[in-house]
Amino acid sequence: MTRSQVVIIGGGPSGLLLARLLAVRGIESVVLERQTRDYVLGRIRAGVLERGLVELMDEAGIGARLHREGLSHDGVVLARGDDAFRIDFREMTGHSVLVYGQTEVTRDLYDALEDAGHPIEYRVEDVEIHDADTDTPHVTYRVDGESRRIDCDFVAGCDGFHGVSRNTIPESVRRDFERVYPYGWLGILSETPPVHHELIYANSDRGFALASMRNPHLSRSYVQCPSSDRPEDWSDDRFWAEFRRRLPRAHADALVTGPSIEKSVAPLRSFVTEPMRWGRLFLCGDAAHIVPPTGAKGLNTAVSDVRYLHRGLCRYYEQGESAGLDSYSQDALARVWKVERFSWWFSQIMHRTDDQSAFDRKIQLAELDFLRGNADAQRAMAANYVGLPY
Ligand code: RFL
Ligand code: PHB
Repeated sequence: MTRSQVVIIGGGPSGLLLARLLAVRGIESVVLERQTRDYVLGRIRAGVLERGLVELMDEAGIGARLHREGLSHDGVVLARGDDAFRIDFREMTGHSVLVYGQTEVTRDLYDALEDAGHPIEYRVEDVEIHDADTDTPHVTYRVDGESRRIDCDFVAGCDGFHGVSRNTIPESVRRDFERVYPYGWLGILSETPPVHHELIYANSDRGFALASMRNPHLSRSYVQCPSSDRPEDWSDDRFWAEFRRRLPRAHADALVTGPSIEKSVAPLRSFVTEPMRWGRLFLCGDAAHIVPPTGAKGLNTAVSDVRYLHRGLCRYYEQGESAGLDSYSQDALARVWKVERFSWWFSQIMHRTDDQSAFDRKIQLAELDFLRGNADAQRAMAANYVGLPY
């Protein structure tokens, strides 16, 4: 049996960042991860960082590579068919976003934690949280067939949507809110130059497409597809042909294609569980909420939870006050719901569905037209995209 102040379940970006931020303030933690480091780093996910995430990486002392290699984006292009317009983040909000992959954020965190000899257990199985509603919780798990136990003050459930933490909260206490969308995103990574220097979100008659990137030589491209499609259903040729047809003509003409080095389908879902705290268990990130990727909010919102929890834990250990922990669920959820609203709205106006009525299509086009012509609407969109305040 061992002891740690905080047990962090999940070694994705939320869990690793929390561990690192706590370590900077001298608060000890253990990270328990079900997979290997290489497996976690093999997952291609988010690519756009809000300034709040960049600030936290700086606070964690590991922002140098991100500032060196990240691409600052001052705006984004929205398109309806061949008609494209730009929303200028800098002009509208004074801020920009940073294009830097989740894989790189996670790598920077693993490197920093491992260099400092931080306790991380990989390939853990059968994680269980016990007595979270008492002052003396503990966590049990198995590694290589051996059972282990850690006693702690707090448990951070950072184990993603399919983790065990959320289900530790009794159903009598918890309430889930969910919307499943009737489409998914097929994404590919390719060693090709991005089609444009900023991201393009395209609403075409054939469905949504997104032209994104990781760096000047690496593109990340998406098309809306039925959520039942599998990556094998889409050859690279089929993907590029569809992607090209959905981009505005001027950009389609500039498209450079090449073999995919990763291809995956992600279903689209909105999900929130309330409360995000039960006794001494705190949920962070995808363990508590999911957004559709339109707007790139998943990772950023995971990290905004970490910010609230980190502040609460520091206040508890440094000043002996539990107020920050007591208001954690309320503070985190207030921001989460605004981000849920934005991601839902942006998804609604950009995707096509088979059962979309002629009325609904007209409304969608009116939304885009309004956004194109109204500075206040653009300001609201930009404020959400660059990241709401905490
Ligand atoms: P993660 O990244 O899912 O990490 C959770 C970690 O917990 C581990 N785990 C366990 N460990 C121990 N015991 C257990 N019982 C465990 N169960 C799970 C897992 O192995 C994993 O390492 O959650 P976190 O840290 O909260 O971070 C959230 C972000 O990863 C997520 O919000 C975004 O990646 C969402 N997301 C995207 N967001 C964007 O902004 N843009 C995107 O393009 C984008 N693409 C995606 C995505 C999420 C996806 N998922 C979850 C299916 C694409 C996909 C496929
Ligand atoms: C990505 O680069 O993977 C990406 C960018 C913007 C989004 C979603 C995903 O809205």
